[in-house]
Amino acid sequence: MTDFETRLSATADDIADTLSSLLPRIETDGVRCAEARLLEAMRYGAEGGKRLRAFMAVETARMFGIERYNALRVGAAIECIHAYSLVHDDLPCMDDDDLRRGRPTTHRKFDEATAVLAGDALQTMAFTILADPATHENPFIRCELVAALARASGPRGMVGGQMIDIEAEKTSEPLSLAETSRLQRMKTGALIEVSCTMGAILGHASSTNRRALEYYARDFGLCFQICDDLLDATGTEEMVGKAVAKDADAGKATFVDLLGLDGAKERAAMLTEQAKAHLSPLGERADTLRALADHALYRQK
Ligand code: GRG
Repeated sequence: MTDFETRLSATADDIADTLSSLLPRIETDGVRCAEARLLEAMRYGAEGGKRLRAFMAVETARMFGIERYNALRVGAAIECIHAYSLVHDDLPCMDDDDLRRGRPTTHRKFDEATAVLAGDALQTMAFTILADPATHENPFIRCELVAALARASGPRGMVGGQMIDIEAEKTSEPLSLAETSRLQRMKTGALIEVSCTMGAILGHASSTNRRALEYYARDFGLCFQICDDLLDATGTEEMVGKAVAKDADAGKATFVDLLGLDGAKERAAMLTEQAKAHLSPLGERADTLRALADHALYRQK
């Protein structure tokens, strides 16, 4: 394993442990609580995954000398929002998927109502974690973290992007490249971008450094989505752990449709270089984020 891979895998393990300790307990003194089914579904929905968003927050915070414990709590909150979005995105009223992270989706494993509630509860859990003084002693920093995550995941961010995506499926006119880029920037890009923002908030980063990190994350997020479309077009279900070729079948505009396979690969490579170039004010401290950009470009899942 490279140094980068060791770091990524250690953070994924630490995020799993942090989430496990923060999510509500199913049993107390061997007695299951009445809402145990909800808590099991929350844990199930939050398990697995690459934990890339948490890694971005943790690595950004590390550059500014922040304690790992605090950064992991912020990373866990971001992963709660990400998990909720995937649980809801897989529901029959949305993408209607059976497979996620290589196993049955939450509504398949439990039932639809439980999956809706588990997603809702994972969302509120994210803000419970951030508002807790254990995340940061300074209430102003906690408020800033809460506000940043709420903005990124709300109507002008992830949820707004999801709405545009759903509306676009109903129209016969495919979205243009500009419209698709905006949709993806909201749907997947906003949460990726705020992961660096939240690391920068924790680290009291200067405005120059914070801007550099956000520009990096914006290009990284778009590249990440293009690579997801490439995997959807060329990967297998076994490889990526979820259904493939669904977007094209559903008539969704993907970057592969808009740019062609080679064009999408070229655009992803260009965005990776551009993302890394934004990090120059941070010098060598940002090498792990540079390695992450390269890793995302060549990812297989
Ligand atoms: C339902 C409110 C609501 C929002 C859903 C993010 C999203 C909005 C839907 C996900 C649709 C999707 C699969 C988009 C492709 C890019 C993406 C977000 C992939 C999943 O992220 P990874 O690869 O997942 O980081 P893991 O499993 O590794 O965490």
